[in-house]
Amino acid sequence: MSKRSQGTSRPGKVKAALVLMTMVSGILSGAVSAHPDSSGTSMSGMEASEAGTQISVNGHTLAAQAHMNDDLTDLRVPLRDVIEALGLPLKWDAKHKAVLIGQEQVPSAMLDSVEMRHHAQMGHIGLYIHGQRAKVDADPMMMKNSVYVLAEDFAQAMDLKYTYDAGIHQVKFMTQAAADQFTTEQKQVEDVLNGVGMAPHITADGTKEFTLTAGLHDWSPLKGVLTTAWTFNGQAPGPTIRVTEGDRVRIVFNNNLPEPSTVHLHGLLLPNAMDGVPGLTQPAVQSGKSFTYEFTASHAGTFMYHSHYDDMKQIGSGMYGAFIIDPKQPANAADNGGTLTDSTKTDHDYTMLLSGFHINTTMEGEEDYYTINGRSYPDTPPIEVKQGETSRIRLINIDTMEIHTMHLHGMDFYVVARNGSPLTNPERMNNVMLGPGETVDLMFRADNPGNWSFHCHILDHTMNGESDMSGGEMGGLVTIVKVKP
Ligand SMILES: [Cu+2]
Repeated sequence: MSKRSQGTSRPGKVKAALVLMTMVSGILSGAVSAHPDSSGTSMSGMEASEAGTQISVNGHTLAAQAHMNDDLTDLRVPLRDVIEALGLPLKWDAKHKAVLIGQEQVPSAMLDSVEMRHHAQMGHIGLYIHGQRAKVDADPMMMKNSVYVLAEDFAQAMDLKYTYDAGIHQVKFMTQAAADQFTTEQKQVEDVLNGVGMAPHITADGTKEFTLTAGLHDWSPLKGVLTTAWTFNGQAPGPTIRVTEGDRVRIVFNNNLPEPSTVHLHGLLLPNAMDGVPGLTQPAVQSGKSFTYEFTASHAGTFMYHSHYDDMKQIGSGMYGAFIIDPKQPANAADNGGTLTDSTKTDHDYTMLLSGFHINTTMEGEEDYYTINGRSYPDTPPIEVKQGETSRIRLINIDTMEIHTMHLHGMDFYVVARNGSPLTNPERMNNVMLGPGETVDLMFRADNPGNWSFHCHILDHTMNGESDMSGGEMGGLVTIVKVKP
């Protein structure tokens, strides 16, 4: 079966690989990802089937499990469950003993061909994808009244990326759409991190006008994980709005969601009618309707905008963004080694919105992918600075329920502002706690070269997926501060 030789670890190769991995695991500690079990325990067919092998499609865990045969050579997945997770129709053609995937018709001449009739008489099941006979034979088999296919061959036939991790008993399928979405959003994520605001339309009277359009959009918090986010302008977080103290600002809000919504400008000092609270300061903006917010940027600081309707769903699924007001007065140059303050001009200015997504239902009902700017580690872009440089990080906790305690390794930082107001006595810390809705501006001088972890210290916020399925790998609310000498 040479056609199966490419791709990641084949079940049949797992046993041999285990012996080798056991020998080298002491040396190559940490190099466990996507490799067979390196713990040194051999895995018998019995153990494998008892533990069950989890299937995930674009990060969504299926209720059904994969099935490994006793020889550990063939790993099969239930076809209907995987196809449903991909959102494709599936038909069982009992007469021709064939599975038809997709909307497209299969010509009856093809189904009734001598070859296929013989195929069916021999007890085989035919597999047709989008009207074509599958190029790769995924060897569909009837087991427990379900059709199971060879996982890796099926992935190839469907043009899916496939990984099998024997260590944590998990098969993962990823669509090209998920991979493409991840690539598309990279610049959006980096712009939010780097504090790059969206370009305003400047009207004749100097008003800075921004358009925020709410709508459902794909989002990929981690490569291979795809979710339907509730977004402003198709991204979660929405684009940063950045203006200067005293600016006249207009926000045209269009609601393309399937339900009402509003925009609340969190922390800004506004006329009551501009506060965005449905039923209190304005009627909710119905699906397909618009509302215009207009106000003066009251005072400098780190703020946010977010939905104020069906909050747990809308904010919990991505409807938030940073709102930064820069001071009119230019900031002071950093002094030589002393305390950093809110009025210090820093070499870098970063923004990190802390939240998460519910991709799968967890036991605790918590988010299972905690995010910085919509991304989970290791796909959070690192920040890179030169030794001696100064940075401001604007932390915004827009999580619906969770406190986050952000901790920097290797260096102390000064908390220079809280909730958009400068602190008269900046506090020197290495760990700062933010409740939901709080913002903190911290500053640090990069005086210690190396790659330093910056992460939430609530430790189940630092793994992806459910804790028992993370395989011990770091994820979630973690990023890296790289200080180059
Ligand atoms: Cu946390």
